[in-house]
Amino acid sequence: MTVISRGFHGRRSGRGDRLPPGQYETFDFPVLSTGPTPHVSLEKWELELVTEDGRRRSWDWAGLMTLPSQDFTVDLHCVTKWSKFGTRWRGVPLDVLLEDVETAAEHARMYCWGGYTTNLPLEDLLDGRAWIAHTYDDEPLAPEHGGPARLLVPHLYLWKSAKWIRRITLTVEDDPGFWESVGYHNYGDPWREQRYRGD
Ligand SMILES: Nc1nc2c(c(=O)[nH]1)N[C@H]1C(S)=C(S)[C@@H](COP(=O)(O)O)O[C@H]1N2
Ligand SMILES: [Mo]
Repeated sequence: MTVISRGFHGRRSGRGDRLPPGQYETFDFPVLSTGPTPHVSLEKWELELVTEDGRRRSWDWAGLMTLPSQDFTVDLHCVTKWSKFGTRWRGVPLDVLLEDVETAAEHARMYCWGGYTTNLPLEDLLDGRAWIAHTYDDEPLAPEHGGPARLLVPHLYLWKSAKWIRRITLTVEDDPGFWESVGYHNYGDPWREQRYRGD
């Protein structure tokens, strides 16, 4: 049983070579969605956290806004080979949402409005490496990029960064998400070029 404590130890790799293998730099901000953009009003918006034994926390929009947000600037790497450097965001670190959660789970699975899912190790959400982002470039996050709020886990390929996130479940068994179950890599580290299963 682990009790998660809040930690803001940002792990940033050296700024030497910022382009992972096989990637190219782009200056626009492509939109990649498997379906239509869901439009969720702030009145109806809710984020849930559910543990492996069914304990539940939830935040409405006002509740999310009362939590401490951080400004962060990160490089994004999409498995379709574009990378975008120095994107500026504001969001609530997952360390805050997961603070004091008691869990034996080692995996997390994200559920989104619209049905998209993705899975990742719980530990990759911690230590200042993942946020629920609500602001991009000083503006409310645009719907096509996941607004009102999306997960951002920039150290993994961008398909892990669930747009329109509505539920985080902590699971004992790993449960592949949308892309992971059709042949994409289960973890997706851009620096190890883990694009497809077996990479
Ligand atoms: N809910 C949801 N989240 C999603 C996706 C999606 O289709 N639905 N696409 C993923 C993929 S494959 C990528 S590359 C990024 C794209 O984010 P962007 O559209 O803001 O560039 O969102 C990820 N998160
Ligand atoms: Mo993607």
